[in-house]
Amino acid sequence: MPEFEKEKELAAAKSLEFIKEGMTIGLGTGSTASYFIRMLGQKVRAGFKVRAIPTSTRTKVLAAHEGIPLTDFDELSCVDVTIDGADEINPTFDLIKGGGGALLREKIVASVTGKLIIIVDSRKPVDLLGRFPLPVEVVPFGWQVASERIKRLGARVELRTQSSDQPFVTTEGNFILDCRFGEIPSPRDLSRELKQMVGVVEHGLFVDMAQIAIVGRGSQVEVISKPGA
Ligand code: A5P
Repeated sequence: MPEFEKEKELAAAKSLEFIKEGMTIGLGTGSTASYFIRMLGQKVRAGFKVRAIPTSTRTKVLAAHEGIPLTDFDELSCVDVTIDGADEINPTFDLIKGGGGALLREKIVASVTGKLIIIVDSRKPVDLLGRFPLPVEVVPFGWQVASERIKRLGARVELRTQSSDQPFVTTEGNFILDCRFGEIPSPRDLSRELKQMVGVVEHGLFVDMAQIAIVGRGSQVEVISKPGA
């Protein structure tokens, strides 16, 4: 198994220790979260009782396949713990998420979560966010307008595409703009600016949301609490 896969698996295994019987769990999206979902599935099949809310169709399919009981916002208003990956995490636990295109549901679930735990391999912690292009979810109508406005903030912007050059469409039917800002010294300010832009549904900056980071490093795993929390 490649080293980074091992690190993801170690981080996922450690995060299982935060899950207690009877909890409602937010299930993140991406390759690292998938390790966690498979491990949780094993426990559930052995009789461990939890319910879970998935953050994407992909995650829903995997969790159902693993036999994890699923719920939705008709039945719940808060989530005890969410385990999710990230594309980047800085020392104050601001995140870039959405590399997999699920940032909107991920942020909705994170916003009602008591404890958001981020599981990552050793490539994800950074001093400053921004090497990874920031995904911004926009409505398809007039996406070019949002794109131009984001360019004026100093980013290089690309409409995310899938095979045959068609725009990638999110579960909510929107498009994703991948925005290269370079270094993002103040994620909070950029978050505010993007949020007030017409046509922008959500963006992948998660500010003040995560409480715990679990980082796989080689054969070790580090559990770090948000500084000052
Ligand atoms: C999904 O939309 C993302 O937010 C993922 O959590 C993020 O891209 C991390 O994915 P990996 O665990 O596959 O690196």
